[in-house]
Amino acid sequence: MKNLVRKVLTLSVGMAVLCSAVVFAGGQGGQKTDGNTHAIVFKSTGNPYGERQMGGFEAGIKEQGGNVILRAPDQPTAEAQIPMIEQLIAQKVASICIVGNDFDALQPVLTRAKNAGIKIFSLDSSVNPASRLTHVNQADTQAIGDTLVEAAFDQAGGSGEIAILSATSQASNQNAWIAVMQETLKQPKYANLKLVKVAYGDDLRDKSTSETEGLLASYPNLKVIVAPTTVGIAAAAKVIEDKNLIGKVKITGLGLPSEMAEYITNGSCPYMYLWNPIDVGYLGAYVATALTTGKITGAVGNSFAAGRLGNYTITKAPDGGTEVLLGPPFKFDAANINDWKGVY
Ligand code: RAM
Repeated sequence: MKNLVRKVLTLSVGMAVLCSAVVFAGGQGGQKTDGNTHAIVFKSTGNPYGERQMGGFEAGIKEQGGNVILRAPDQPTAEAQIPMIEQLIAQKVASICIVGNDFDALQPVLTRAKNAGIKIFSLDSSVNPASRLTHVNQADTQAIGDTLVEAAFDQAGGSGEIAILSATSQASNQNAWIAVMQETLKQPKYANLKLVKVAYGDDLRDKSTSETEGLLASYPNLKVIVAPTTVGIAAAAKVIEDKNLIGKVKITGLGLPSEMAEYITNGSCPYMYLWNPIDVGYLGAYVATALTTGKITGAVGNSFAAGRLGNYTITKAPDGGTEVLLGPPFKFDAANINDWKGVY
């Protein structure tokens, strides 16, 4: 019952916020804001996961009486995010929630924002600890990497060639998960799994499709492609379906149920994982206000209430900074995907 209530709530919040997220994403505007305006800068436009995350952020800020600015560049690069952050500094926003396209490259502009009195934190894809007060992490980095290796092992039948189809080569969330995967693959249990290549689809559908085709052409014995990106996994699964490779090459990774339901149902992707992206953004909204009202500083041990999600405490992050952890990754398979495909 609790789950059902949570699902319905998430669905209605998700639906309500999606409409306005589309209107605001990538929007311009150079006017000074009112001291209670909070901005989120996602990786790039055209990513349904990003729209849901920004939607959750917007809902969380609005229910606390604040104003919100949702931004995302056309290209998933740090260079493209820098002018957006410059503009937010000029607008004197209260906080900036950055979904980093690079771990280090945003430090100069984020330092300028910090010096202008703006509270900076990252979410989903972190920036380095020197550039942020804290990071909103969707799930434990080690757990995500370990879970994806175990999924590849299981779907490959314990041995054979696997590949990774990632987002951009600079994306700090994907890079952190891939680093864990590479370490975990060294365990004796996985000795017969061979990671042949890490390819980068840049969170663009077309590039993810051509990179998948390239992997299949270069590695005819490939058994599993692990895509730790919602854009990559959907593109890869479509290639498997289109090329009649269902059952021969399996796709797993991190996917949006709404985009992946047909591929889970037809077996291109036997199962995959994710968290609720609306909740990631919503948690970010409460971090924004807790930082700007001085309830927290971003230090280990700080606690705050995050609306319908309950209470959170800031912990030490694996990169040496601090983080707020949403919760464990969730498995989606043929048995539950129809319950979730309309939720996010
Ligand atoms: C893509 C983005 C996002 C990541 C998800 C799993 O949508 O790269 O940052 O968290 O995949």
